Amino acid sequence: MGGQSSLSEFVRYEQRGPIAVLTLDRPAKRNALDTATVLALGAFLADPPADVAAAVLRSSSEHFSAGLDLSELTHTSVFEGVLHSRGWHEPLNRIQLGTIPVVSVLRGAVIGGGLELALATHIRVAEPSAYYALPEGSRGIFVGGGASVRLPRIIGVHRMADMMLTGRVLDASAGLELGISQYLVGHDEGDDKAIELAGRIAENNPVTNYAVLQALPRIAEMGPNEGLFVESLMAAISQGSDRAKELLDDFLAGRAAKVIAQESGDGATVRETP
Ligand code: 1HE
Repeated sequence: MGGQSSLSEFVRYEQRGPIAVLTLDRPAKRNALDTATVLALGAFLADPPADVAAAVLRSSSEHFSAGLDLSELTHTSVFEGVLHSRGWHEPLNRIQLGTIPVVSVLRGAVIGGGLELALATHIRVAEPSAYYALPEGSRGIFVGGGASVRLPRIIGVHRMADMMLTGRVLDASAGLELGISQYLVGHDEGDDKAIELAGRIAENNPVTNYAVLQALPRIAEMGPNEGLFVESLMAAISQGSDRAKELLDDFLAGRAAKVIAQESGDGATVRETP
């Protein structure tokens, strides 16, 4: 999968139909993430071209990302440190609470800020080589790209504390079991799986995709009564859209795909068109 153009020095961009394929391309530094890269990803995904309905975020090489470009942190003041971390929060929030779902392909090192970037994406597909670590502890720093907010909600505070205090590395199987990735595929199968999933996502009613990105994480932070009320509003908004009416009519007329179980074990369902 070769990039056709560039979003920034280290991010290649290719559009495949409704799917934007973003490729981290800094192999010599193991995709260490400088501020320009993080900003470019956030800016693109917050405001994608109108004909893009989903994105894939992948690496051109054997590692997803070795994390923050550590050369950016040397000799910075305390205040610059705050601004640097805040400079990650905004673009990663723009990805997570964006308008199009992002499927990431995780292989090799998914470390520190690389894991933080992955956690801001919505679907994570891992290859067997993927491993997850937070070496901030051994570098004398703390996470700064949102991991303390996003990761404990997935694996629990105690597991994240273990990763930071002891340098514990989680392998791809552990990552799947704990929910860091939703899928674990074979060696070199991540790109194809991500494109397949992004293609499925791109067929959805855009209002539903928007609701999943915007409402689900917010409802998860609300009390149950508030959450149920917002759910009702979101349900009404999505079912009131023209696309929802078409899709419901298709089903009732026997034209829609059916949902059947699949034995592949990767957690997906397949659709069968009658
Ligand atoms: C880097 C970085 C980086 C590699 N920033 N330059 N992340 C870390 O603490 C992880 C640091 N990296 C590693 O542990 C290893 O590089 C890897 C296990 C990922 C890969 O090892 P390897 O043997 O394949 O490569 P290498 O020889 O270690 O690295 C190749 C080059 O990339 C080398 O530069 P060179 O000029 O000597 O060739 C490395 O210095 C460079 N490199 N990783 C800068 N991260 C928002 S806050 C988030 C805070 C964090 O992310 S902390 C975790 C940082």
